[in-house]
Amino acid sequence: MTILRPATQALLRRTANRGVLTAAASTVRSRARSVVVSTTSTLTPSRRGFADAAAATTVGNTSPWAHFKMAPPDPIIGLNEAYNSDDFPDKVNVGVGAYRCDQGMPFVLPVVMEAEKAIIAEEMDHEYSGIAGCPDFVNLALKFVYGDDCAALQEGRIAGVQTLSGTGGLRVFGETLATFGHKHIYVPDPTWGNHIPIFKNAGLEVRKYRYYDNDSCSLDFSNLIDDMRAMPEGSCILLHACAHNPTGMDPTVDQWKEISNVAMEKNLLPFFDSAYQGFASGDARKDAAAVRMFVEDGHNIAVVQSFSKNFGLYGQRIGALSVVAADPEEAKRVLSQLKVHIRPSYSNPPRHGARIVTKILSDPEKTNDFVHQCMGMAKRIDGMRYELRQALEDLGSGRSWDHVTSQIGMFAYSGLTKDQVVALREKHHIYCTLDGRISMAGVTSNNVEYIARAIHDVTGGK
Ligand code: PLA
Repeated sequence: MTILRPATQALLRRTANRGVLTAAASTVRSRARSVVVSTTSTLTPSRRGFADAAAATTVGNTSPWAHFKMAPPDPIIGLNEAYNSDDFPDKVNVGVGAYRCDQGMPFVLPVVMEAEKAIIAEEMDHEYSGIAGCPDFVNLALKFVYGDDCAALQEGRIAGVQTLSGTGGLRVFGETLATFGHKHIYVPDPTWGNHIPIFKNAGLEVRKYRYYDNDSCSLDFSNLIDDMRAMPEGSCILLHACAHNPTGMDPTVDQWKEISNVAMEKNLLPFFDSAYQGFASGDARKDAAAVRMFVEDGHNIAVVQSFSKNFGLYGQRIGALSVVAADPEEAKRVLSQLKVHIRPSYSNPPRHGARIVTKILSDPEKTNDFVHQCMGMAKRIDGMRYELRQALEDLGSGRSWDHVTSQIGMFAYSGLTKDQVVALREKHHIYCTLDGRISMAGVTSNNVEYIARAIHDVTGGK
């Protein structure tokens, strides 16, 4: 039997006397509602706001969630749901950036399978990680992006933590920035759609800098530099380390140098999102060039790494966040603050993905295998770029499709309009994001012709 506090009993008696409640008033749910309706004046302003909203919307309803509106599906991950419920046999999913082999199937890197077998054989326990994750993994992840010979790393002035993949690292760093006085962050226009809600939810105003020229399908470099010069001193600027999502357009080495110089002049804080290390040039080591250049130039950068795409560990949620500090003592203080954000958020990160990456990157032979297998994925995607462009040209398209092959990484920023994307979906069962981004990782020898014909159709061949 539920024992009610005397105050609650009195409340129930009063309401029951007014004939509002029946005998069911003794249930826990009714008790909760009585309290919400009747005690607003004793609550703090914010609690009262909640109580009022809840009272206004739930009295007379049976569910406390009755006032929840249906949220729109996620613009990227939501496409999977639409794709899955489509029963057209030749449907194509080129929405989410998840690598598929040429048979259209998810791909587990052989070196990852080997590492997993070794892990199982070792019969490891499932104790908690530390708040900052697995130290061996973090050390190897930092070497992977900064390079073994990085002076800042050798001097012990890089603070690193394991994160819930790239997304988790972006959120932790966004929150840390907001806590330490940053009011805004600059992101490229366009950028990965999720950057915007991640940083908004972290408490930052999200501002954009120009990045891409839609007319020429190329980097809008002079406007990028102009926008950087106009940023308030000390602002944090998010840069895609390589294989920019969604445009597939990266600055050249010389352009990176200029970005680095302007960032230095304006005392900006460069923050790299490295989600595709290995998918730009095909060589994971080369793809860290911009990050390494900025550290050599003396910037105290921050970097978020994702191991989703390059290691194919999407669902294992494995990533890292690191911050280059002025000296080892400062790095320790930064690390302590990152942990302060992690602990109340998810306490500590999962172990399995960290173990896999550690097994691979701690073994030179396995690392070599990884580099080659990652290169294999990048090469297959590159091959599909040429096939798609060729197929469109063979159909006699009046539009230039050069950008499909000049862009790099996982995505083709096709230039299709929203209406054309909708037509692709409704008429041809091809799913890509509304901005016209096509995940080339989902294009295969079997569907490339079909995709080209569909694009030719929705563009009217022009
Ligand atoms: N940063 C960028 C630039 C990304 O494109 C993605 C993933 C992430 C971070 C985060 O990935 P992670 O949390 O798995 O490490 N972008 C995907 C998937 C591949 C997604 O939207 O979640 C995309 O299709 O754009």
